[in-house]
Amino acid sequence: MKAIKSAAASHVASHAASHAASHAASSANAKRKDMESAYTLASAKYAELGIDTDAVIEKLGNIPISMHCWQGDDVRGFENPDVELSGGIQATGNYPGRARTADELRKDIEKALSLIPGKHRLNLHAIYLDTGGEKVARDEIRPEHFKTWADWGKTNVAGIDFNPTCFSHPLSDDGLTLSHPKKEVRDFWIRHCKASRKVAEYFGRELGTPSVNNIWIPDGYKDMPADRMAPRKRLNEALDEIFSEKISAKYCLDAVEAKLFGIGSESYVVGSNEFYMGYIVKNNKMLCLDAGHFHPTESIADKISAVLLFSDRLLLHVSRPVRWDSDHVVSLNDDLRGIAQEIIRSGREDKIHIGLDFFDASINRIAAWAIGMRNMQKALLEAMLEPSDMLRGFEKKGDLTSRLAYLEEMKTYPAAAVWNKFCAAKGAPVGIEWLESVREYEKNVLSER
Ligand code: RNT
Ligand code: ZN
Repeated sequence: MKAIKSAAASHVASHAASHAASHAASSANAKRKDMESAYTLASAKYAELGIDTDAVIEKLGNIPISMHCWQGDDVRGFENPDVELSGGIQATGNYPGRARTADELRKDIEKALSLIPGKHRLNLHAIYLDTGGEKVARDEIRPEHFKTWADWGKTNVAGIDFNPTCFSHPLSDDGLTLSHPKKEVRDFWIRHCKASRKVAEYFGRELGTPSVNNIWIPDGYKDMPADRMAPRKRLNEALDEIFSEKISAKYCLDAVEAKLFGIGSESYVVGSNEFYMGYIVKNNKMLCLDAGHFHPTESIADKISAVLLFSDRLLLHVSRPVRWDSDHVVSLNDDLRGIAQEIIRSGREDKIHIGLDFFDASINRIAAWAIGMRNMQKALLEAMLEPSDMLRGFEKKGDLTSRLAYLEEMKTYPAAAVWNKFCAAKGAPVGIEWLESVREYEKNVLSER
């Protein structure tokens, strides 16, 4: 009797389970169908303007974005767990779960990448060396200290970019590094930057795609300098020394990042935009434009075409300054849209290296990556869905009324339907689905840290 009862009960239970499963499957099917029909409608709407949405989806999938590792641990690195972030930049917030080891960070990056459509690059800093506990001075870093990253990178990312770390170090405490008046301090940082180029070269060789090695230094003065020229002269010479070794562009692409001010360097920054613009044109290097490194209302979008006229390549640090260079998670706002439009309108997407640069410690860090990366892609998608030939035609004819009318009309076109289709085609979560998966990871992995 008992046996019969429990058999009946388990029959009921399994019936209920299979019912729930088939219900879930049919609602997933219905969602998919809705997504497909929304895409069909959207596609027809864009086709009226001469835009092929299938081709746009294909093109977007070929633009890798360099995801910065430092969102995962608030720019701390693994050199010294107690070091304070310095150099005039700041990660504020104390959300639990930051990565404390290279393995944790890689795991978190993998999780984030699974939520982002397409294949992307990783941007590493020298302080993320993985030496199994051995202390290595900055001027002694070698490729072998980054072997675990290269091995991991081969299966997980489309390439690895690199940065010397010229901050958060006793020898940067004066706020000066490559432009320091003391030769021994300058030489230390010169050796570090040279060593970084060798690491970048190694990544380029190992991953089969050039590694962008971006030099950013915090050098500057809090208060009015008495001599603006001398530090710039020293920086110019230091850079020449760093780049004196020829390294093939097949492996390493050199970039230098300009800035207007930082915390503690409000009055003067040695590596200003004019300084580096001159330097890269003269020496055939790449400029890095960071969205947070200018006056608060100054957008880097306008600078892209100007730089590309005089320089073959360009590196972008896409960030979001809020009142200052605060490095908030990038939002799909007009600034970001403007940057993406200029990248796509230039037709030189293959020569513009897009990197993200933000660090918010007040929210889930995996979500920060997913939001920022997906926003960058959404902005590029919107830019690709622009009827640029038509708009340029209006402009050439002097029909500025139509130009504005269409630009405004495009803002409410169904780009979201194309975005959803893109995510599905790449096997990435559609819509806000990714958030649930971040919550799960938070519960199972981050909360144990
Ligand atoms: C700082 C620069 C620099 C850093 C990273 C960590 O103002 O933007 O790019 O954010 O190197
Ligand atoms: Zn930057």
